[in-house]
Parts: sequence; C-alpha cells; structure tokens
Amino acid sequence: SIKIIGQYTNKDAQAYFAYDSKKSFGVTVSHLRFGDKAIKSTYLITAPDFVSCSTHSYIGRYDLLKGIKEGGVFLLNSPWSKEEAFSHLTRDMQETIINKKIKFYNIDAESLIEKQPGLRGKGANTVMMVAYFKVSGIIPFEQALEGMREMTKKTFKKKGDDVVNMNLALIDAAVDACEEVIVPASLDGVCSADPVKFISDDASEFAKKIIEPSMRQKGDDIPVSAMSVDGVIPTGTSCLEKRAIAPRVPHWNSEACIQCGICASACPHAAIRTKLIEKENLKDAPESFNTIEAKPNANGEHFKVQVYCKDCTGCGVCVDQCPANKNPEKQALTWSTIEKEEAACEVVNEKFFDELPDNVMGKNTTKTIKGAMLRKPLFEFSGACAGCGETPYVKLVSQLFGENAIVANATGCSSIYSGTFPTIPYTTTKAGRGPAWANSLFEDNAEFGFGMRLAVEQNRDTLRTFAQKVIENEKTPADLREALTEALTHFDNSKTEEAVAAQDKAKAVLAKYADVDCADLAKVRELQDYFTDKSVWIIGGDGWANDIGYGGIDHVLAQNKNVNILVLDTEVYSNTGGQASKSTPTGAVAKFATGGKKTYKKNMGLMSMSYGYVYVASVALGADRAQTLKAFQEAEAYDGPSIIFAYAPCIAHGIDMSKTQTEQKRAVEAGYFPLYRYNPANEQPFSWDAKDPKGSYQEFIKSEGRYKQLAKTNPDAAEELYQKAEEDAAKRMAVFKAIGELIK
Ligand SMILES: Cc1ncc(C[n+]2csc(CCOP(=O)(O)OP(=O)(O)O)c2C)c(N)n1
Ligand code: SF4
Ligand code: SF4
Ligand code: SF4
Repeated sequence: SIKIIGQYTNKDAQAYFAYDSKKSFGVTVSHLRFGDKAIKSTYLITAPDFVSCSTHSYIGRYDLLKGIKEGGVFLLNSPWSKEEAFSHLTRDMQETIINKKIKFYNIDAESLIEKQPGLRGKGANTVMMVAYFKVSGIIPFEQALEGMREMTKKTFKKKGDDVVNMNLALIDAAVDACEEVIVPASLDGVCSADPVKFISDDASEFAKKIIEPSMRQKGDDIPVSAMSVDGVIPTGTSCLEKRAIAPRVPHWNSEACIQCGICASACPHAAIRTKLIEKENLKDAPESFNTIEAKPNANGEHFKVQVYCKDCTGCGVCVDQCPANKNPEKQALTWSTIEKEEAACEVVNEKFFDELPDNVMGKNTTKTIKGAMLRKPLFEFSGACAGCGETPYVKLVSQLFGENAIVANATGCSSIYSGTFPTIPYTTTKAGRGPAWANSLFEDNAEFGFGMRLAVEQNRDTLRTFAQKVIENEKTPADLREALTEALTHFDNSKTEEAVAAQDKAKAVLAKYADVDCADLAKVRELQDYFTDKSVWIIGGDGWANDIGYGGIDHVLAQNKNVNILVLDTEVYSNTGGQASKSTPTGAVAKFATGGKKTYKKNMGLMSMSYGYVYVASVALGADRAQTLKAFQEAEAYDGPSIIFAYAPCIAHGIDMSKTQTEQKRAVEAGYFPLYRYNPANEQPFSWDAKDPKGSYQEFIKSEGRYKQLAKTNPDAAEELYQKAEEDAAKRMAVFKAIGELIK
C-alpha cells in the first residue's frame, strides 16, 4: 500500500517494518506514514489513524488497538460475518471501538484466496491492500486499483503469467468483499473473546517478566534492569509459545502405523513424536489416549505417536514421509485441523504424553532410527521455515547427545532459529539436563567451539586432580573415597552405562557431604558435572563452513581435538536470502550468481579428508536415515575432530517444502549429493554409502526452481551450464569413488 501511495501520488511516504526472528508465521508490524509534507519522524507510530490486522488469531494475543485515534479505522481479516465479528473481539477492544467511535471493517481473505487454488493459500496481503484502499479513501479508488494492478504485474512477473493472472483475479474479487461490521451502541448482552493466556500461573519469574511481555509484542516495555546481566537465559521455553499457526495438522491413525519412527525423524519442528510407554503408566491415561502394542516388545510396552498440534507448522513432511501412507486406503497420517484435534482431546493427550517418562527403549537401541526417535528431542518447536531441511539434523544431535552437549553456533539460519529471544528451542530432560548453547560470530565459530573443548578439558583435568586429593585425604569418609575412585575409574571412557551409574553414585555421595567445609571437596562439587565428558558440537551453514569461517574450521580440524562440526549444507547463504557460497553447485541460480554459478562446488569433504586424522561424512537424512544415524554416532565416538556435511533443502531452492526429505532422496539417487563416511579409526577408512545414480541428473536439477530459473535468467548459456553441472557432479562422484583406494 505504501509503495502505491509513494509511487502513484505526490504524497511523501515512510515505512518501517518491525518483525521477529521467526522464519515463517512470524509477526510483522508495519508502521506506515504518508502525507503532503515531508516526513521527518524517526520513531514508531503510537497513535495510528488506521489499524489493519491480517490474522484473526492475533485477537486476544496482542494489543491491536493500542493508541488508535478517536474516529480511526480498524480493518480485520476474519471468516466472521458483519453481524458476528464484533462479538469475537476481546472486551477491551470492544470498549475502545465504542468509546472512540472506531469504524470497524471485516474482510474474509481466505474465502477469496480459496477460489484461486494455484496461490496455495497465499494472497492475504493483496486482499488487505485492496480493502485498505477501499475503506480509507486516501486516494481515489480507481487510481489505487490501477496502481495495484501494475504493481502486481511487476511483482509476480518472474513467476509467470499464471501467477500474475491469479493475483489480478484476487484483486478483482476483493473489490467488493469488505463489509462494515455492525457495532452495538452498548456492550449489554454482547459476548466477547477471552484474552489468550500465554504463561501459566506457576511459570518462572523469567517467563512472567520477560517471555510474557515479549510474546505480547511488548518487549520494548521491559526495563533493562529485568534482563540477565550476562546474557544467559533459560532453555526449555519454546514449548510455552503454542503458536497454533498450522492451517492443517496430521492425525495419527494407530491401526495403520508400522511403528517406524520416520515421522518423528523427518519433522523439522519436533511436533510429532514417538514414545514407548510402560503398561503401568497407562493406568491414568485419558480415555482418548490411544496406543498400540509395541513391536518388538520387552515387557508389554505400548507405542504411541503424538502430534503437538499447536506447535506443528502444517509443513506436511511427516505425511509425505510416512511409509504407511503409500496405501491410500489405510494411511497412518491423515490431515486434520487444530480445531478438530482439540475437540478429539489431542491437547489433553499431548499433555499426558509429555508427562510420561521419556527415553523408554524396551528392546530398541539408538542404533536404529526407530530407537533413536524414542528419545526426547532436546531441540523442539523452533521458528525455522515450515519444512526446513536443516532442523532435523540439529534435533537428531539433541536426541543422541543432548544431555552432555555444548553447542557453538555460527551465525546463519541455525543461530536464528536456535537462539530466538526470549524463547529457546533447546530444552532439557525431566531431570534438567540438556544442551548448553551459544552463538559467537560468523567468522570465528569453529574457534569458539574449540575454546569450549579446551575449557572442558581444563575443567576435567582440574576435577581429576581435586578428586584425587580428596581420595588421598585420610579424613575422607570411606563411602566418598570409594564413590570418587569408582567414578575416576571410568574417567577416560565416561559415557558408558557403568560410567554414568558410577558418576551418579559419586554425585549422590557428594550431596551427602554438602556441608563439609573442605576446599578440595568444594572444587570437586563445583566441577562434578565434568565426570562425564562433554560432546562439543560446532554448527553452522555452508556459507560459514566454506567461506567466511573456513580458515577457522581448517585450523581447528588440524588441532586434532575432539570436536564435532556439523555443516548444514543448503548450498547458499539462506539466512540472508540465498547468496551463492562456495558450496553452490555449477548452474544453480543464487544471489551473486543470477546467471547461474559458473564454478564447481567446493569439495570440502575431500579437503578435510586429506588430514588423514579427521572423521568426515556426507549425509542426507531423507535419502538414508541409517547412514545419517551411523555417521552422527561415529563422529561423536571418534576421539578427534569430525566434520559432517548434511544436505539440507531450503526455501531458497524453489521446491515444495512438504517434500524436503524426498528431495534429499532424489538428490542422492540422481548422483547430485554424495553419501560417504571417512573414519580414520577403521582399517579401511573410506566407505561409499550411496548406490550408483539412477534417473537423470538434469531432470533432477531442472525440477528445482533455482536451476529452472536459469533458462530465464541466462537463456543463452543455460543448456551449456546444465551440461557442465552434470559433468562437474560426475567428476566429483568419480573422485570420491577413487578415494577408497587413494587415502588409507
Ligand atoms: C562477517 C559476517 N558477514 C556477514 C554476515 C551476515 N550474515 C548473517 S547470516 C549469513 C548467511 C549464513 O549463511 P550460511 O552460513 O550458509 O548458513 P544458513 O543461513 O544457510 O544456514 C550472513 C551472510 C555476518 N553476520 N557476519
Ligand atoms: S506437519 Fe510438519 S510440523 Fe507438523 S508434525 Fe508433520 S512434519 Fe511436523
Ligand atoms: S511414519 Fe507413519 S508408520 Fe511410521 S511411526 Fe510415523 S505414523 Fe507410524
Ligand atoms: S535453512 Fe532455509 S528453510 Fe531452513 S530456516 Fe533457513 S531459510 Fe528457512
């Protein structure tokens, strides 16, 4: 709207967009000013003449009418009629509308968008723009209409005539769709909506003082004095959000489920989970809580898939991946809505599921995906784009190693969806154990994580020294001496079951002597968590790994210390809108490579392997889950540096985001992305894990928007570049296949 006013009138215009760090379904507040005089305001709008709300679920969540001027206008997008819309507002909104004589309009954008199925649910902004010009009268409507049509043609030109025409049709349909809502003279007998409760009464002080106002878009009102002095904030808070953003959510049909755990492994948001439940724990289950007998079965456990419908994004990845869904007659995951699932008590079920014991394994182990998915994800409900290819890898790290993990995160999508303020997707077990996470800079993340490893080693050395001193002290009680000695026996192999049992025992005995005044004992108590070695993970994107942080990674790999580097390879700088990195393959269109990248994808795996003492793996979860799982476990177990390149489809690829896991499979089958592991601990270190390519390489790349675009952005060179892309990929595969013989 502001662009049209700026371009098609003589008015001056100003726009400022305040948005949060969610990658999709985030809240954006547009502060728009225009007028006949030059605009010199450098502050946000506090007293608007016009407020427009494009999502009716914001009612009761945010103070939408704050500061609105007397006689102002409120425009809402909702499915409600002009007779009923008013009663869906909260009481304070209703009072403001009556007291300030606000004109209230409603438009049902979704019903108009539905008539253009090709728009795939998008277009609310277009509808709201038409409604705005219609009710504001700010410029003659015919003039605005002409501007909107021209702007639409320009904006969607690249996407083709079909998309342009659908948007033009949407504009036409919206012209007469806006209705003035009937506002009663008084509130007597008028219903109203309750404000949405974000935080329970027994929540922590942090949740009440920081999270609650931030969630209400009132973060600017929090005094600096309320913030933590060192920037440390609690984890386990993204579960408070319950954003309820999904237009559709999966429903589990237990009778068709084959208990594979694939849905849980594929979900980018940890919104669908699997658990084994011991029989006696089902005693108090709500009636609606359906389970099936677990297979294999150790002691009569039951198996359950639980959808967290208010945390789901509706991305569709689980539905796409569920193997039982291949049979249209008997699908294990079918589509439903939050409202229907809530009515079927799924929210009650979810609460019960959540409170049940976690990590019940029965006869399973974490050596299979099914087993690994029985562990609680310690990374949940991130604000990544719906269907993101990166987050399932981060979640997997959290499930396998989270209780002892320390994460150093490079700047990139992963730092944004992992470090969102004030709610954090990293979380803890019921016993309070979970990953510690920090983000330093784009350019120094490997060194940052390396520093964490050195600090862990230093703390462990100190713990060992002081534990030894306590053991040697003749005043030390026998049970304490015995427990510390046993814990130290497992010091160098500290993650086995026996080691953990010995450490737990030592901690219990240390607690028994908590009041004893001894400096050596105090040091042991302070560092007792380091009886178990930490799992240091250094995480970032391909831009970080190949370009900006490369020098640091190379240096850290060369130091031969036990760190695990995870490269989330989207083949572009995703967080900043898709600029080419050295990992972008030949022929792909990206920013800074609009005519298609002319050069080869850097072979950083090969470069890392050349050290000979670095564990290297290339994985694609949707292509081979078992191989990915193996690589993560081998990397962690390897007592030296490890680096994993994980293929991560992204919105920047121009693909259907409900198929991000299938896309990984297609990429591997076409010979586009390699699967291999190089484990220096093995006599024969290199293993090639992919089958020989089947299907056409070019057909695969041309099915993705980023390659398809080449025919438009660089028609003269397109065919040549497609050909070069195929040759480059073949060369790359040939090099890898020869490596088994070359590097031993
Ligand atoms: C030194 C530096 N340069 C540029 C940026 C801006 N920046 C932030 S994230 C990002 C892209 C990250 O891309 P990548 O490492 O591939 O991770 P992805 O977002 O794809 O996960 C850029 C360029 C920065 N933060 N620091
Ligand atoms: S639809 Fe997407 S977010 Fe929702 S449960 Fe399935 S995979 Fe997870
Ligand atoms: S992917 Fe389908 S079959 Fe497998 S556990 Fe999930 S719902 Fe069941
Ligand atoms: S990696 Fe791509 S899909 Fe994932 S959050 Fe970033 S931009 Fe979105």
